[in-house]
Amino acid sequence: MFEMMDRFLKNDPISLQKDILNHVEYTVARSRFNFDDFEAYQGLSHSVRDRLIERWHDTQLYFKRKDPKRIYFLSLEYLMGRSLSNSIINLGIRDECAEALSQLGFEFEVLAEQEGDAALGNGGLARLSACQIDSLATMDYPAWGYGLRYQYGLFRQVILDGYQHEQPDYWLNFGNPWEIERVHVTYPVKFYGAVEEEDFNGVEAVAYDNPIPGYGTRNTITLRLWAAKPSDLHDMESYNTGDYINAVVNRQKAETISSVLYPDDRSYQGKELRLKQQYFFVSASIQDIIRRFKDSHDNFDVLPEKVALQLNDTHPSLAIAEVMRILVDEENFEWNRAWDIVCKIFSFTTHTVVSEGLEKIPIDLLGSLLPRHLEIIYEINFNFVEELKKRIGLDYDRLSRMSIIEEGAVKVLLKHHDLVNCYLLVVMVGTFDGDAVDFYELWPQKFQYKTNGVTQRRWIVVSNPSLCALISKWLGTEAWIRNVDLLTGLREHAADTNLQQEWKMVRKVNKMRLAEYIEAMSGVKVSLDAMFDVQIKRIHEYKRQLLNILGIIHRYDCIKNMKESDRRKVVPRVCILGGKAAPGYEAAKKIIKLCHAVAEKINDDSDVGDLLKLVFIPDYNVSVAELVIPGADLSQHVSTAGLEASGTGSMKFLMNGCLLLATADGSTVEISEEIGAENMFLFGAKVHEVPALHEKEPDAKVNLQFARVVRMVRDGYFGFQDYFKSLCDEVEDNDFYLLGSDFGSYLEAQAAADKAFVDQEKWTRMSILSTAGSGRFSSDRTIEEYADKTWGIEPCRCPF
Ligand code: 26Q
Repeated sequence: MFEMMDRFLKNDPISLQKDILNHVEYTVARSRFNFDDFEAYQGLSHSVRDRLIERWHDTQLYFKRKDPKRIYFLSLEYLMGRSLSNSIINLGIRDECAEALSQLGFEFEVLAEQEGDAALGNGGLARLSACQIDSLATMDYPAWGYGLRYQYGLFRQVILDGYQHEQPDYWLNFGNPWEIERVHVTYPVKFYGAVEEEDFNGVEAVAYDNPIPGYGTRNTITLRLWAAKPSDLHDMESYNTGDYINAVVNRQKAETISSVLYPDDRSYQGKELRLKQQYFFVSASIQDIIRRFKDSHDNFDVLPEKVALQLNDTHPSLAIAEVMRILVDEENFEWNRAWDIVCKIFSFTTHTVVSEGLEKIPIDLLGSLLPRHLEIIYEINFNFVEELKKRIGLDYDRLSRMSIIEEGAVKVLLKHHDLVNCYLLVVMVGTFDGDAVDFYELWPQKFQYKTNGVTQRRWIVVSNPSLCALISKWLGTEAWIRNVDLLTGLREHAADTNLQQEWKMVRKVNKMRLAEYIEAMSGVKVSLDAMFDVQIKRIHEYKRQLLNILGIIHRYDCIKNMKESDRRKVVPRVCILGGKAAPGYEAAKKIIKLCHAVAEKINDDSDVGDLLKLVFIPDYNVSVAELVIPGADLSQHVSTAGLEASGTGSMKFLMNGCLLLATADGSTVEISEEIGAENMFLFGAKVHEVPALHEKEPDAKVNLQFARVVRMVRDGYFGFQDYFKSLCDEVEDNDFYLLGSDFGSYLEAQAAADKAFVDQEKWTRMSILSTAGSGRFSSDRTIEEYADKTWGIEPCRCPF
């Protein structure tokens, strides 16, 4: 045993220091007597990486020996953010690293800032994958994450004159110490059936493994990302033509498949490259999974006892047809026997309620790129419709609604495809669109509801270390970091003035950090006495950033029209917005511009001073969130009721003791059940009231104060009259997202927040109760439910 332990790298500050210096000298190739912050970051991360690799090898070996049922998590998107802090915290070596560095003359926090943000995803769904993979590792589940190693992650947002511009995010430019290239783990991926492609020859998937350490465990699991490269097979014929240069250049085109992440534009679909990415991903992942299965089994009938596949939304749906193809075409299974197996291994989670979000693939495209898969889908659909006829008779309307192949035979509804094939569908909301109801009536047992969650390791321990220490002090334990239910223990101290004082101090320090960042980004100085009111998330009409901005205009207008003596009663506000608009989403881009135009007017107005400031934080991403969330007093989650499938941002704010101003939509409904509606500011139409509101005449919907602020924008008070016209027309003529009808109630909720903020004791108590009630919104809880109710897997803990 001693010998075993001896093999491990040591974690005392002296040993760490030695390793850091060695990496600076031999990995980074800098002098150990002269290196800068970035090189120190590199030396440190390579030292951390070595420690990850030790645990990762042990875990993988242990899994192989135990051969438990494994869960394979398939997602086209992961928003991992930075890895350094998270890794050293999960490894339990934070203090040791900080000490090692300080002796070398470096500060840990400064080095952590050197790391870029891994943004291989768009928004909620992608960050959810990252949180869930952290929980899977921490809770010792035998899990693998699979994804794509895009060379360009989500675009960087640059704001010029208030307009969003997109720039490529070449996140690999400065190297990536968190991945391990597996040059020998490669799989060929075949498109166009047997026929070779005209512009490049073969494509191969190469594995890049990212070790994911659990917290408080030795378990370190794998996030395997695939990159596309030209295949090694030599195409002698093209060389013989003498056109060697062109042959090489063409081969290089294979890499385009994994070159860029598609921005979430739910209407931008049916693109060939996107379909190629999806199949490339699915094909490599399934080959890898089957290879691993075959390493220790020779009978596919036990596949469902050893393998569960989780599809993150419809994006990796082709996996179902792909497994059928392998079983039938390559393993020579009879169709029904293959089908039985396939039906037992897949589960699928949907992350959207907006029905335009349904992914459809043009049949022509699928037929030319993946002819065999189209055949398989036709066959699946034929059998399915036959079975349906037996159950519901010849109700042709319903049969065509439920068919995988759409009437008119142009599109494949992959959501249906999933519903038909999966043994389980996980929905994020209690209600789902009309199509899914047809399925629910026939197979209610296939539906499960799961409340999303976020990881408290990243969202408290990494991003808010002072709150973390305070919580541990008052609970008398750090056990809540693995067992988040313990946070409820804070409830009994919520009224304790000592805790309240310390709580306020921690929050103040976080606000200072945020204020410094705001000043550095935008030049705006903000007062720490003001309420920091934050809305950060992707810009989308249904999320109603426009409602927020119109509310700010209203506040501005009120302050302007007030007597000097009344101004003294106004609760000062710093309104903070941030988020990216999909590059082709015009309305969302106009909302960003409007925010800047309004900010310019307000921030320069000496009548207003510190009473109201508006700042837009550019290039919102995971690292920015880590800084902004702990500094927020109030956060807004104000989607039109019924349109946000869940929402996970709200959970991060809640954990950090930020109060929520929200509509009753998605996760905020459950949050209010957990912490009590009296501890948040709820407003707006409820889901069941929305249909009637849509029926109302536009005029009747519009509240007077609303008409006034829209008029200000329309009349050019903030300039850019023509540019903003379509935004004004939309909310006045049609108002699909019900801004007019919710505006009055929104202002009331804002007034209630102001009132509560004046009573700092009350506010702080509400804040403590928010953190105390956030345990249910940990991804640990979600993952445990999946493991137990959906996947049927057990923990497999690698011994120390
Ligand atoms: C589709 C086709 C082509 C290109 C891109 C896409 C695409 C990409 C990403 C479509 C949708 C997405 C992302 C969806 C998403 O993030 N949904 C969010 O999921 C969260 C986690 O469940 C929920 O909390 C949010 O409510 C939901 O909006």
